[in-house]
Amino acid sequence: MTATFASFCRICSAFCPIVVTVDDGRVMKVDGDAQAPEYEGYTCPKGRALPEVNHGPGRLLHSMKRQPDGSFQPIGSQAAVAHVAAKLRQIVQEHGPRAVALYIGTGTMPHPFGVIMGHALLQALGSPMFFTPSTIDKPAEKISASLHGHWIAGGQSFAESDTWMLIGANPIISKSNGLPYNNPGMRLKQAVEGGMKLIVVDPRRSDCARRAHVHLQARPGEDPTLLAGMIRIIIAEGLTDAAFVAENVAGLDALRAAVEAFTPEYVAERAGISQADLIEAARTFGRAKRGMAICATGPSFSLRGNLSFYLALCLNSICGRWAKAGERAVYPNVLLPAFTPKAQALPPTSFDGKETMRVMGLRETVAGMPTAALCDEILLEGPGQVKALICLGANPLSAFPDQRKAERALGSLDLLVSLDINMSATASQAHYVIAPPTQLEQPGLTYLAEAFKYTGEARGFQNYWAQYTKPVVGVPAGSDLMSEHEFFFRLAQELGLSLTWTNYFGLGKFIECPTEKYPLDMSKVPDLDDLFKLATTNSRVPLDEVKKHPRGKNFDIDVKVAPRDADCTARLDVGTASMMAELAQVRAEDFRTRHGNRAYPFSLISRRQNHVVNSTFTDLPGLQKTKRFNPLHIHPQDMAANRLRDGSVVRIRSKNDEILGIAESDDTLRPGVVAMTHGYGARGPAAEKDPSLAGSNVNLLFHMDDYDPITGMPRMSDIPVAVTAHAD
Ligand SMILES: Nc1nc2c(c(=O)[nH]1)N[C@H]1C(S)=C(S)[C@@H](COP(=O)(O)OP(=O)(O)OC[C@H]3O[C@@H](n4cnc5c(=O)[nH]c(N)nc54)[C@H](O)[C@@H]3O)O[C@H]1N2
Ligand SMILES: Nc1nc2c(c(=O)[nH]1)N[C@H]1C(S)=C(S)[C@@H](COP(=O)(O)OP(=O)(O)OC[C@H]3O[C@@H](n4cnc5c(=O)[nH]c(N)nc54)[C@H](O)[C@@H]3O)O[C@H]1N2
Ligand code: SF4
Ligand SMILES: [Mo]
Repeated sequence: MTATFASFCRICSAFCPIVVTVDDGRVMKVDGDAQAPEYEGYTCPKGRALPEVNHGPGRLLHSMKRQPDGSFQPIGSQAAVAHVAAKLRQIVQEHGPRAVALYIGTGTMPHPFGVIMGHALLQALGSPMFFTPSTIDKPAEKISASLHGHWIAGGQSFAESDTWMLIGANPIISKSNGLPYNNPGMRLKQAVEGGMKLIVVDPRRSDCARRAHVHLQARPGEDPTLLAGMIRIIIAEGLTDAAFVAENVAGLDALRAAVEAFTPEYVAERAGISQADLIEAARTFGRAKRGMAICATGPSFSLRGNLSFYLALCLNSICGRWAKAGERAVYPNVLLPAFTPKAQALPPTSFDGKETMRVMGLRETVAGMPTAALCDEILLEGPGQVKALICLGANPLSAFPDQRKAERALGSLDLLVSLDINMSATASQAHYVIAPPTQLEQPGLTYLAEAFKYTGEARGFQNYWAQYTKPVVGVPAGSDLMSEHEFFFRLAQELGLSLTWTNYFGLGKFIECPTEKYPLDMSKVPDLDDLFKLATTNSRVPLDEVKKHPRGKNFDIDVKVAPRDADCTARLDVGTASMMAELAQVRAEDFRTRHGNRAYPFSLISRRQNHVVNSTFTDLPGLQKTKRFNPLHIHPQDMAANRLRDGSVVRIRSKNDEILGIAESDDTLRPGVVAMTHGYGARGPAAEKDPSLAGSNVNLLFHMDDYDPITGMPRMSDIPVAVTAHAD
């Protein structure tokens, strides 16, 4: 019998409302829910592919145990828990709790509560080794906010702004930093048609750049130069918000002095843009009444992420682009606790965390444990060495920079466990693979999209949207699956540990509401609905009220930003000494020699695609209909100069390694810049010889020796490469 159910897609943080057609327990079709007012029925190809995610041939229906010959045999999920527990007990006895690490990836988007349970298990074990991709993604968001200070009421709303600036962000596709999550393409289109002037900094005419009033198609990696140049013009032309600065900002003189040498002539030559465009961008931003500058992975990956993100915050602060008293709060919380945002600064704080790494001179920071150090922590022998790694919705073998090192590290572990719905590259190396139900087989809550606001500016919903969904189908007949949270809970039971559930409402020093801790009853496995209740114990809108609206609802919450406290003297700092010193280093660089690199004449940049999320779906036939590989995008001019045609096999060489790729002409690129999406590229002789089979792994080209000293993040964009026709 065919029936339809309202639900929402949880592949990425847009959480688009959907209507799922189910026939006899099978998901037949997924459409956008046209009745959900905030989304206009929007979905992307990934959401519409959920039927195949659920029932496709790659779907794991049983947990697996690796055999001595490397093959896999199904194992009962509870038996797998017992095996893993026994091994963990032995490892902890021999090496101590720090030998056990957990890495959670983007496959936890549908199941954030599994992450909280996994974290609780690590805490009960006494291990600090909790890693997330945030530290190989945009750790600069949190570092820069620590250096600059945080505006408690948050940024200005997109909907009411007359300018907006995206720096290495393409949220129409990524639904990440920069635009509201609900149908971002439509939000941007409506805003631009309503008169908003968009500024985009991207070496590529990205989906967002197509709507730009000014597109600064700069050389990759020149974001600090460009931002310093814009700040210089804004200060020189008196376009700052003097009243806001006088009350809330410190360090303007230091900033003015530091940007002085970034003249329009210098910036234009160095970034490879026109002076007129730079000046137009600065004037557009400075003269506007409202609107923010937002950085994302582009500048984060080009090695000076902390500085770029910091300068973007400075730009926002000198122009007074933070929510003011009396305005409607942009993020008032629905499923998170009630909170009255204040129009005042939380001053800069230290970004240092507690834990010291044994490698790379790194330590924990406000952004978390440095994931870039994890492979070395596994490989370096001695006390504290990581011996067991649990990967939750994560595929480090495909996603980590320097794939050969990742391969060596994962291969040397005493215990590797992967919780994944597919046999990912990482799962294929694991000792145990735990198969969980899919998102459509589990209940869901939009909680995470709200909590994203704690991680950076212009993140998360910019409305008052919340939705709860029941599972829309049962698990397949004959399957033996275990939910992510259940796996960690049962592990704790086997190990005789008691777990405490923790709700955090903030990050670093900015804690919006007090942390809540709830000891769990270890005699009974909680289901997800129990955990939803725990997480929303003090939510502004009661969970039961949210549940009354199965198609989701924009809760009409009118919370106004409160004025600053009468005795508040806190200021945002736009002149932090370490950042000003780094800017001076940038200015002292010999950029002409770097740009004229003859051995590696191209700059290879990162980019994302609509039909995959990192490595997820790179092997889903329905989403890889036209090609099963990730082309190397090259400007037609560069194609011609190198005698390449569409489909030519090319050799891409960096100082670290060499891969084969398939050339594809792309006139949206700046000449001299090539782009490749990550997450593709099976290993093995056949796949490595023929990139058309499964694509190319761009992470082989990265090297860990070139890394940010605070976050450990290696250079992941603006990689110098040579591209030549493959001899074969
Ligand atoms: N070259 C290069 N490298 C990069 C990046 C880049 O831009 N360029 N980006 C970096 C960034 S920003 C990030 S965040 C990391 C991502 O790094 P990871 O998160 O480690 O990698 P993903 O490929 O996203 O892995 C997600 C896994 O989750 C699984 N999964 C999907 N749905 C579910 C589910 O419902 N349940 C469970 N349990 N598993 C599920 C998928 O099958 C997949 O194996 O990669 C980083 N690496
Ligand atoms: N469809 C889809 N959505 C996703 C993902 C996905 O893989 N696919 N991944 C998810 C994840 S894990 C993340 S972290 C977010 C990331 O979300 P975004 O940060 O928005 O990532 P991209 O879409 O790659 O946009 C980054 C842009 O930076 C540009 N760029 C590259 N190098 C530079 C540089 O040096 N300077 C500047 N100014 N620009 C540069 C690229 O051309 C690209 O257009 O997306 C999330 N959403
Ligand atoms: S944008 Fe696509 S993947 Fe993300 S939630 Fe919406 S339908 Fe799902
Ligand atoms: Mo990411």
